[in-house]
Amino acid sequence: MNTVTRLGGFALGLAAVFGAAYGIGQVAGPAAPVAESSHDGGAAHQSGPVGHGAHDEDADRLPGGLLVSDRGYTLEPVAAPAGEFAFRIGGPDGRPVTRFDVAHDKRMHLIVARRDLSGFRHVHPDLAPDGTWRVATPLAGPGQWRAFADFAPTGGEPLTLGMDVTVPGALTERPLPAPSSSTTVDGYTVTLDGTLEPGRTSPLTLTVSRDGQPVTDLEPYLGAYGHLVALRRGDLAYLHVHPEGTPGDGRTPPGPAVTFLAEVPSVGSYRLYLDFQHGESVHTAEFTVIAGPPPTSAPTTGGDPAPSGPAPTGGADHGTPGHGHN
Ligand SMILES: [Cu+2]
Repeated sequence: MNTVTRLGGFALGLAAVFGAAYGIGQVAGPAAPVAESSHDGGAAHQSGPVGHGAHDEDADRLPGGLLVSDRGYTLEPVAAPAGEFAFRIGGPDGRPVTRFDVAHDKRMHLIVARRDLSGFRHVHPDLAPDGTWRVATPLAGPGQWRAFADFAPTGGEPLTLGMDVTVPGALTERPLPAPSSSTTVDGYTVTLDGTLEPGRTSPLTLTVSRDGQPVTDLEPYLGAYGHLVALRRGDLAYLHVHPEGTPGDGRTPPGPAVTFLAEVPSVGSYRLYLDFQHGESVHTAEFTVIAGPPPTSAPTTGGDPAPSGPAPTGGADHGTPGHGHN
């Protein structure tokens, strides 16, 4: 399949972040406001060959989780006893980082998923004084796993670094589940309204019910009523959004709907993982969503964004999602 090639070349040309989320109740309107953050500033308007990935300005344009080392920080595996997962963040001075800011109630968010997008887990390791993070291993069985460390080093910018981890054993490649607007988990039914459009901020509303009744008493989890992670099929580019509304702010109901404003960097298949808390347990609802080309896409692309030849080294065509970059 050419999915990896297509997505890899394409990612460089587009903004790579999910936008901030707005409150509940705006999803009914098809003309939802588009956040001004669709591009992350001047750096996104520069172009260069892929080999320039080491430059910060180029890394700024990548989705999270694709790099094991970025802006001086490096995700480093640490040998651990069976049943434990351990790692460090190496800092710009080469030493393990020991000071992290709290973001979404935690100093470290560790997300893992297999390369086939199965086995998603989101856990919170404990920090030892020497900078080693440890947690009961979230790697549930054999496979090629991707581990994402989502954190903010004190004095630095928030980062998501990713590394591959192999758990030996008989591998069973699981096909990506078909796209669906409804799924069940732990007795809950979760429906998804909204579409993903590359380079555009799209409202996504997830609605939770149980036994046919809307769930209106979702519990805050990590300071929100829902946490949404999306992983892109092919390279596991990592996107993380939170709903804008904060529990207790007087305008954010505790369900049944939680709305996110999401922006994906490219066409392709994405697996969405919604963490929500109810009944004092955290549940994860999963969806496959296809992000297609925007309806206004130029007809000359033929729907295939694959790079077809050397790209100019200047004058990026970032505003035209149908064009790839080399
Ligand atoms: Cu977390």
